[in-house]
Amino acid sequence: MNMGEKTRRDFPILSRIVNGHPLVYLDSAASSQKPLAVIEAVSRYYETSHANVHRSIHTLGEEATERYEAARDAVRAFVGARSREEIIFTRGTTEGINLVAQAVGRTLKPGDEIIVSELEHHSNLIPWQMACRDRGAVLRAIPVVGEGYLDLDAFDRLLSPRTRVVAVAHVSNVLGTINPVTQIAERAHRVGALVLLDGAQAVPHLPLDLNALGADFYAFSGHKMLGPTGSGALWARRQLLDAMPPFLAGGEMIREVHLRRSEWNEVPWKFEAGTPDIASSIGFGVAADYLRELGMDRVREHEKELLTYALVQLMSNHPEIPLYGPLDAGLRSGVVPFNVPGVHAHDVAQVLDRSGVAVRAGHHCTMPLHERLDLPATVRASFNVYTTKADIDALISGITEVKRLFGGFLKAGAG
Ligand code: ALA
Repeated sequence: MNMGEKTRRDFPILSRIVNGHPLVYLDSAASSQKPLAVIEAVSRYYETSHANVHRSIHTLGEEATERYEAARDAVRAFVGARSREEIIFTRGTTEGINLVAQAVGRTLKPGDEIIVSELEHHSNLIPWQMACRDRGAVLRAIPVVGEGYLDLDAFDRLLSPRTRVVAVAHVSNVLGTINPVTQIAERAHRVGALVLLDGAQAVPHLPLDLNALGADFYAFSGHKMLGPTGSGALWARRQLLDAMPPFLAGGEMIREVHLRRSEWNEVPWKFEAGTPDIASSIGFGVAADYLRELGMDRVREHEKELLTYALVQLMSNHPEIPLYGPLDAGLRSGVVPFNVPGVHAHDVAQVLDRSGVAVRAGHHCTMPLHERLDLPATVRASFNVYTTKADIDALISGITEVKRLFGGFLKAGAG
């Protein structure tokens, strides 16, 4: 039995019937499903230990704090960070990137430059657009070439002593491209720029050693890696976090408050103002342990096998369907964007849903990439640890049904 068949038993939602068919969940890049261990940890916390953290010396307050901080240790271990102080809990990747863009943004001067890429998710684009607009800085973008790679020669030409930040996705949420982030970080550091990586689509799928990547900031989400929504983390080098101003202000992020001045707390709490999402962070820690136990090398192998299977099945059963993204599974994660010629992506997704197959359709929060590819929208199937070849077979049959349903219209249109 392979990984998908074994692990899917841990995910209660996968036994659901949707529109009269067993659920085939191929939308994990938008949000992953949750194993029972995560669901139970969250409800156990509420049933037995809920109280606010870092505030109360009563038993529940101490238990809640202990569990919340233990989750930080689990996430630290999962991504290979050196110290727990380098892990800031956030509500997700978007919040982590905004935190950095606001802090670094305040130090930008007119004429400074930020480099992103054409394949960024809006979350790693708009915060930088706003920072540039506020400070008179300039936003530049690494072009996407070929099957969906970043043009590193063009990147070299964009780099200059004016470059302050290079912010790119580790893995594209649409094309699945695994970007050469270590090389990107090395080149950016040569001109003295800081490097932020959007790890939302990488952490759930690749073995990761954050220290070896060479980035300065790394933002990721819990809900895409089997954890609850409202959980995520920002990793950053300790010296940077110590030097950065807080993002949100309020309780917990302070050491001392007077009417006219305050002193900030130590990291990581300096960046965790207000009552955090305690339950979700606890679930996030359990998800990290679950994946660690599965072994991320095995997860990667499983997803590579599924990706190859999906590409081969699509090409042989539906050769007219345009596929996007690298064809080499070694350079790509388990994300398959496609279009059915003559049928809008939303219609494809709707017909697939009638057979219980869940995919995402649209621009996937990457309008500039879709402009670059000259496509209004794509359909995207995406995998996770619980995905099986049978799920992909259901997708292939679902596409046959889309073609059958729309075939008549298309022929009539052509005639
Ligand atoms: N970032 C998520 C996606 O790609 C929502 O679908």
